[in-house]
Amino acid sequence: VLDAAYLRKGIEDGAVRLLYQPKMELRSGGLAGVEALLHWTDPAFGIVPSTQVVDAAEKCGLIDELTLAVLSRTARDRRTAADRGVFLDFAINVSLKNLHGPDIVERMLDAVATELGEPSDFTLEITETHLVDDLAKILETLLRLRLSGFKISLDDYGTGASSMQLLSQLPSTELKIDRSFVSAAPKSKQGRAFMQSAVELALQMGQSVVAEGIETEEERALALELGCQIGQGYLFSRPLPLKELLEMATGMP
Ligand code: G
Ligand code: G
Ligand code: NA
Ligand code: MN
Repeated sequence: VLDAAYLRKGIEDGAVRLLYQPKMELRSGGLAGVEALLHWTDPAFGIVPSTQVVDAAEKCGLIDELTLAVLSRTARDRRTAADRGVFLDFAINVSLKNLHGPDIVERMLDAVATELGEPSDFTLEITETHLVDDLAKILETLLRLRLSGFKISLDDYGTGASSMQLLSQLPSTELKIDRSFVSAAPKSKQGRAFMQSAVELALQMGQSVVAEGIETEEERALALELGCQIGQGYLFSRPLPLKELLEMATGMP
């Protein structure tokens, strides 16, 4: 069972491992950045699905500890990459439920500084899966994170409760179009219209725009045609261990 004691011990004992999925510049084919995905590794059971770990951490009040462990690890790996001459933007996933703790901004800044990083080297991907009660508080925390230098990305755009109103209030720098829309876009006029409007909205707001879950050449070509600069998905790469990411980035083993 994923209870508080289990999660706490796992966080301390190194269960938090990460895979990195590349974000690609669609025009040049170059590497634009990476997204860290949790790869919770239990000595007895192996990999536990990240949705289960995140849900459990949210329920037992340990989501801040989990996110901070992910950020610390990411900051350490960013430094390893930089030592190899690979300078990339590193993104982590953050749930809106994270943003309640009074000291979360300071703790995130600490995690980055400990590994000699700058907040501007990191993107926080906000997944808005739950409707949240104290939205004003959360927006204030996000604004403080943004003013501290972190970049903010709105993940899974178009799903759930990501209303235009919320979008207009978030201090985001990037919009990620959910893969359901990316895959629908080449299939129908309506799918294409939604994708096009999402891209245009992001660009009009001065934000970068990512098409996520690109699996086919057709999806890649259409995303590029509609003005999307960045793409992510199995067509380019699955999530990779750091070592393989660095091999990809440097072309050297
Ligand atoms: O990689 P995977 O298929 O397990 O991801 C499933 C879901 O879990 C995705 O929505 C992803 O954003 C989320 N997720 C992966 N890693 C993290 C993490 O470190 N923190 C949070 N909050 N969510 C994560
Ligand atoms: O919610 P979020 O967008 O962070 O979810 C990321 C999840 O999507 C990860 O589990 C990742 O492995 C998965 N993913 C990434 N690229 C693709 C893709 O091209 N197709 C599918 N089906 N899943 C993908
Ligand atoms: Na994400
Ligand atoms: Mn997403």
